[in-house]
Amino acid sequence: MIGALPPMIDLYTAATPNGKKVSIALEEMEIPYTVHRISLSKGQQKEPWFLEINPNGRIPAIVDRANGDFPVFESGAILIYLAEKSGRLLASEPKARSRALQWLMFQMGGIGPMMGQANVFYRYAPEKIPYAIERYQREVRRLFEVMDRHLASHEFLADEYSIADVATWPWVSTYEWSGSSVDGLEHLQRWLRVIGERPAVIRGAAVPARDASDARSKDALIKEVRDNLLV
Ligand SMILES: N[C@@H](CCC(=O)N[C@@H](CS)C(=O)NCC(=O)O)C(=O)O
Repeated sequence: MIGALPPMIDLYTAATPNGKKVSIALEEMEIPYTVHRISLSKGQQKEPWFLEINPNGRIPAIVDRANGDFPVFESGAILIYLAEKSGRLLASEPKARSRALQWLMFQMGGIGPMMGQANVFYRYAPEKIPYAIERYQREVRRLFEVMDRHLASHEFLADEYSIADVATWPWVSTYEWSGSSVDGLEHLQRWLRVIGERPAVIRGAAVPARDASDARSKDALIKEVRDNLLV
């Protein structure tokens, strides 16, 4: 019984969509874990001790204390690792598994990077470059429409609720931050709502717990990202 075990996963995370993927997965899979909040604005993700865990110097990352202190970085790889460890949220039948991995890669190579760039140019860049803003917002909308068409005939991205949904929901649910729209995409809106109501998603999306720095204004947050991350 995984739920009865003492914490086995150390999760290094911050309150971002990529971080929330992993805390949501851990909640869904009922794997006991300890949260280590990484301050991105203080650059903790680039400190030598953290680079030993993730050479790319980004969150999220995990260390599996129940498997020889095994470190895993890249959120997609972490989700696959945890799914295989728990036997949950990833089908074992080859075609069903492939379908889930296809949508996971669609998130990792499409939704995440494109929404990330839309955030940068729409929200954070000190100089507003219409070409860049429109390019990334248009691509995000195109990807949303791909999802909407698929979700018209599928309840979830793969055959069943899977790590593909867990990876994609924390990004798509922040569509307003990148100035993107889900207007008219009724199937995507239904999927957003259904997943957002899952108790494990609500719990996982609240990790790491809010602290005093989360109370800063929207303008202060934008300045902090500009000053510390976009250098
Ligand atoms: N492809 C990576 C992306 C990770 C990533 O971009 N993390 C961001 C937060 S969402 C980060 O750590 N940024 C801080 C930095 O780049 O120094 C993954 O999916 O794990």
